[in-house]
Amino acid sequence: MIKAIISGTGLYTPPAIISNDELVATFNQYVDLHNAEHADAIARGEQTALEHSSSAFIEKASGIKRRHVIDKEGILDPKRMKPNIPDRANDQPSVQCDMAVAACREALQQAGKTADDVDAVIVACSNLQRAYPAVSIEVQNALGVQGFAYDMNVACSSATFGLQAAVNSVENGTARAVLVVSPEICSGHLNFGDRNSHFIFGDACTAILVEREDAVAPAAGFEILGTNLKTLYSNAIRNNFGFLNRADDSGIGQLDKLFVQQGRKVFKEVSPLVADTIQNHLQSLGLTPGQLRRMWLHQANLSMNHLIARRVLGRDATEDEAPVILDEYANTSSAGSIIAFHLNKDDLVPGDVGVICSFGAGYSIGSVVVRRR
Ligand code: CO8
Repeated sequence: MIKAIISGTGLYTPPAIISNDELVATFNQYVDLHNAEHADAIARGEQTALEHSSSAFIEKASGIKRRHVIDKEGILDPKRMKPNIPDRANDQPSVQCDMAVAACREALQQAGKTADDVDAVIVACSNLQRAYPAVSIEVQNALGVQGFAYDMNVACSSATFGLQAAVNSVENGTARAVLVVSPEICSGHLNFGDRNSHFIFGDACTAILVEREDAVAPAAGFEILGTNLKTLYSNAIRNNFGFLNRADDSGIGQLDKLFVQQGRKVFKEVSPLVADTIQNHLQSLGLTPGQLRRMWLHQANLSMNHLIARRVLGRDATEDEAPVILDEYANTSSAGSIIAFHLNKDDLVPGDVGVICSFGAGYSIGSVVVRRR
C-alpha cells in the first residue's frame, strides 16, 4: 500500500496586526456613537444601550492577545467596522489566490519540490470569496500545477478534512502529491460590532504538501498514520450568508449575514467530543495518549485547549505538548491547527507521534495522527 507523507508546510501571515487594546478602543467608540445616536429610544426603554468591551475580558476568556488581518484601517474605523478589500478585475489574481500561492510556495520549498511534482490542489477553508471558477483552480493555474483542483468547506475543520481527501488521493494513486491550502479571511465575515464575538478571529493562510512515500527522502517529513473525521449537526455556530439571500422578499435575506455563535454552548458540547475523538482515534491505531509527543489543536479558546488536552492525557499538558498560537493569531478557523503544526514540528525526533486536531462549526472534528520519520 502507498503511504502518505506530509513533506512540507507553509504559512502566509498578513503583516497588519490589531492588538486587543486597539480593537476595544474602536469598539467602544462605535458603542458611544451608537448610544448617542439612539439616546432617546434608549431613554424610552425601546432600545438597550450597547456595553463597552474590555481587553482584560478578551484575554481572560479566550487567550487572544492580538490578530493578523488583511486590512487594519477599515476594521479600526468605528464608522466602518469591516476590512477594506477592494474588488479586483477578473484578470487579476484574487486575494485568496495571492495568500494561497505564498503559503504553497513555502510548503513546496520546504519539501524541496516544484509545481511539476504536484497533481492536485485542494482549497479548504471556511469562506470562499466566490462560487466559481473555483479558487483552487485559480491557485493551480497560478502555481503551474497540472492535474486537478477543487474547493471544499467544513468550517474550522476544512484543513483536516482536506488532509483526508489528500491522503485518499495519494494512497489510491490518483495523485502523486496534493497541496491542501487554507486561505482564511475570517475578518471579512466577522461582526466587529458584536461584543460577544468581535475579538475572536484573525486572517492567515496555511498550506500542506502531502506526497507518496517513495517521492520523499527516508528521514524527511511526517508519516500520516491515520485520519478520523466526525460531524454532528448543530446550530450553535452559523453563517447564513448564501446565494439565495437575495431571493427572499421578507427583508431577512437582505440583512448582512455574519458569523454568530453560542460560545459557551460550543465550549461545553465540543470539548468532550474532541477529547473522545482523539482518544478513540489513537486506540484504533494501537496507540495510547501516553505515546503522544504533541497535540496541535485547533486554536479557538485557550481554556478549551487546556480542557481537551487534560481529558486526553489525564493530566495538564505543558505548552510544549500542546502549543498555543492563539495569542498571536486569534482563531484563524481551519488554519489554526496547521499554523500550530507548521511552527512547532521541527524539534520532533524520528518516531515521535503527534495529533493535528481541528473542531468547529457543523459541528465538525478532524483528527490526523502523524509520526516523525
Ligand atoms: N467585553 C467584556 N465583557 C464581555 C464581552 C466583551 N467583549 N463579551 C461578553 N462579555 C461578558 C458577557 O456579557 C457576560 O457577562 P455576564 O456574566 O454579566 O452575563 C460575561 O462576559 C461572560 O460571557 P460569555 O459567557 O459569553 O463568555 P465566555 O466565558 O463563554 O467566553 C468565548 C466567550 C470566548 C466566545 C468562549 O465562549 C469561547 O471561545 N467558546 C468557544 C467557541 C468556539 O470554539 N467557537 C468555534 C467557532 S469557529 C468555527 O468553527 C467556524 C468559524 C468559521 C469562520 C468564520 C469567520 C468569521
